Amino acid sequence: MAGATPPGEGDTGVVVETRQKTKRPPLYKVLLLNDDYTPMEFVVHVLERFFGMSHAQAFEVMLTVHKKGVAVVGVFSHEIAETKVGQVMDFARRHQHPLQCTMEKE
Ligand code: TYC
Repeated sequence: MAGATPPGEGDTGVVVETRQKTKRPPLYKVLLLNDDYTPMEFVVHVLERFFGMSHAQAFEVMLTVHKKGVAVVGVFSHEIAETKVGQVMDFARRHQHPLQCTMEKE
């Protein structure tokens, strides 16, 4: 049809730009909590095993939790964070330690 309205233009002659918003998926912090009973070596092992830390790094993070009460041990997508929390809680429970691991939106 002659004189058709160009794409992106209504019959007002005003071009409305629609910018595609690419949303990043939300990230979640995985937190490890201190308690009085879980052995330090067990926590170090958890950090090495489930969070890929070196022994030195795991020891340092464990000490931070021990002194401050809590520390962020990683930041992940919802699904990965949920998996890590589940793995830690399950491993701790199987070894009868009261270690607590939680997640919260960043
Ligand atoms: N506070 C514990 C102890 O003295 C060690 C510990 C560290 C426990 C970190 C939990 O997330 C934790 N044996």
